[in-house]
Amino acid sequence: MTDRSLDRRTVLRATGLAAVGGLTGLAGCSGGGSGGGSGDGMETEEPTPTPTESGGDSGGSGSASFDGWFDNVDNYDGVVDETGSDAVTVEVGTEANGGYYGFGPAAVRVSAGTTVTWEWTGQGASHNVVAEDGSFESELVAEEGHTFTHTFESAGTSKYVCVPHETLGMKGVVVVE
Ligand SMILES: [Cu+2]
Repeated sequence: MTDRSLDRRTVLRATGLAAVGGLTGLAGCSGGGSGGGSGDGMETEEPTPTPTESGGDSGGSGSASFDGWFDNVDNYDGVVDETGSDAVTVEVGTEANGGYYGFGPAAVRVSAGTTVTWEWTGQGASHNVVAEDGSFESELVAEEGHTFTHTFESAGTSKYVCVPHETLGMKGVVVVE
């Protein structure tokens, strides 16, 4: 008899957990679907970038917006899934952020062990690729066709910037899984 009531309680608890998990899952996979506006450079008429006021997403995972990392990055359009690809290339000097001050794509997801190649477009003056945690750093160059590579061995999220244009929004992320 006691067995039966225990069973019921277990079932109830499991159902509750499943419901919570379902909600979290839904929230996690929103955003990034409606792109298409890559080329409109006319809209950038905001000279004063407001200081990032983060701290909004309490309780959430925060990974969707990378804790505000992309708040001032106008070419962030979700994480481009390149898992399984052997060769992943990111442009340095993509048209974005009021000039050629973007990484293209700004955020990419790769499998562990993948070598990512950054390739300079030659636009927007000198750029570099510098990891926030210091794990990789390229030279500062302007030359078209210049490349820099880094192999991402373990799972995690690497944020990086172009140092001269970080304040303009030249920032990126590599998600490794
Ligand atoms: Cu730059």
